[in-house]
Amino acid sequence: MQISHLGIHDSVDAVFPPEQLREALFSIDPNVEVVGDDPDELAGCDAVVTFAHRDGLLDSGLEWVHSIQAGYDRFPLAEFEDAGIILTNSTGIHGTSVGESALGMMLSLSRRLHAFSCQQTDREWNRPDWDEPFTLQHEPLCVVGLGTLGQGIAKRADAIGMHVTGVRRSAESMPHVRKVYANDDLHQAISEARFVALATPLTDATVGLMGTAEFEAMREDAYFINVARGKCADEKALISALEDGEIAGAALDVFEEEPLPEDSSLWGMDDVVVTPHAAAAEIDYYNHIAELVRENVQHIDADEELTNRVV
Ligand code: NDP
Ligand code: 7N6
Repeated sequence: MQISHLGIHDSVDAVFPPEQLREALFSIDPNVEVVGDDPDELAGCDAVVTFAHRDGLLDSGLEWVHSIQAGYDRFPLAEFEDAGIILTNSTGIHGTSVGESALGMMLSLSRRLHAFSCQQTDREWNRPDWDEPFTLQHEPLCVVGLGTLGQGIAKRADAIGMHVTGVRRSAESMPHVRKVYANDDLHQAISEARFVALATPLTDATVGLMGTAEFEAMREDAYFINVARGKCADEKALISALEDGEIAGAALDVFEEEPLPEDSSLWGMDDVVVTPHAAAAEIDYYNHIAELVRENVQHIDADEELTNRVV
């Protein structure tokens, strides 16, 4: 395989200006151009870096598509396989950004920052009830899914003195996590936690991983954090759990439908923090992508296996 023309699909604009990435890739060998959905533009490329999937990516003679997302649930993997197109993703770059976002969400809920922010809009000076604020130190956090995101969250939570446990398929131990549970022990793991943070990919095994039974298994003073994918949690069950006081609150970056519909009751709940799928957003996002792309162009030149290959 040889990459002489690399396209940057303009859908990356959802995360950073395409030109930023083009400039960051200026020094690599292939010609780098920003492209849209025009079949002629795509046909002129050997490889494309994209945010969104487009059917046009499958029938333009491309050798390689790189997604700037870690999650590949919105890409038709079988069709890439059939078309003989390599698909790579961007796992590995979001540990710091999502780790800090999740920590911020937990701090917001424990220190009541979300409530003060709402009050400020109305110029209101109301101190919280004496027993509302709490500190995160010594509070148990269970991180479900211990990959890049999960480890990023665990490391930061451990640093401020939280008691971190986690859930992964293998139950193999890892730094910053006091106890790792296997999937089968999910209920036991989450039942002890003040915060449950979901950081798994969306797969057949994780659709609705957090449902009615799981929210029931959580403590009534516990908070649910979702930075994975909306469909990893059953949103109806989550709303019921919040309404019925099965759990105390939530911080949600991802939803079954995005943007979150205007009529969703999640918008108006006191102890629910809604963020617009922005937990990974950061000014250096394009630089992390440039690094991954550069690395893989080198692998292609050396006839080596690509990093983060999905298909
Ligand atoms: P990784 O592949 O690094 O980590 C995923 C981890 O999930 C793996 O380590 C795996 O651990 C674990 N896992 C997989 N299946 C299960 C399961 N059934 N039960 C428990 N654990 C499981 O991916 P990332 O951390 O980079 O990203 C994870 C997901 O987060 C992405 O797929 C994407 O959907 C989402 N994401 C969201 C972002 C946002 O902006 N909100 C930003 C980036 C990613 P093991 O193999 O040990 O089981
Ligand atoms: C871009 C978010 C992913 O899977 O959902 C994220 O990488 C992308 C800000």
